[in-house]
Amino acid sequence: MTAERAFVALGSNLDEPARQLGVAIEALACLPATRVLQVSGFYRTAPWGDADQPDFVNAVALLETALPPLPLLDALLTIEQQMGRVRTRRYGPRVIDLDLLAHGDTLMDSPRLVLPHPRMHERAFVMWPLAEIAPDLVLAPWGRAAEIAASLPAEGIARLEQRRQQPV
Ligand code: PH2
Ligand code: MG
Ligand code: MG
Repeated sequence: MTAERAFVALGSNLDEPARQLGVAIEALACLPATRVLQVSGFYRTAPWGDADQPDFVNAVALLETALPPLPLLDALLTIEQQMGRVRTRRYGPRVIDLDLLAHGDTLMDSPRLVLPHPRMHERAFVMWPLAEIAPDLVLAPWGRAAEIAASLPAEGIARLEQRRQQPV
């Protein structure tokens, strides 16, 4: 099996969010047949979809992995569970959220997984960190990551100076 490049969005707004992202990155690095090639800066972002919750910290990681899309999705859900994620309301607060954004050039539309992630191009908290590490990535339906990011409002988004120590 050949390895593919996969992009994973990370988000947290509970219990020291930046620390949670650090823990999740360590867990990604421990997945079988997987390497973490790059991680974006951490961004403090205003909550989207449900304003009545704390700010998030968001980032995007680039993996090289031999795990196919659905096994990788399952591995991400397992990490979320191991980190104590409790699912409450839609778009509500969470200790960790790991979303598979893209997996090589895979186009997929199954009940469990749509690739590329169908709403990523509308979300500055995903596109800004993604464009930082992969500006030239072409997302089949929408175009180049850097251009999509530039078209989204920077309002409510701040890149944190320090990745892990910054209190959030
Ligand atoms: N995730 C959500 C809902 N709203 N807002 C921000 N800023 N960052 C997120 O990661 C986020 C959100 C559901 O996954
Ligand atoms: Mg999400
Ligand atoms: Mg999710």
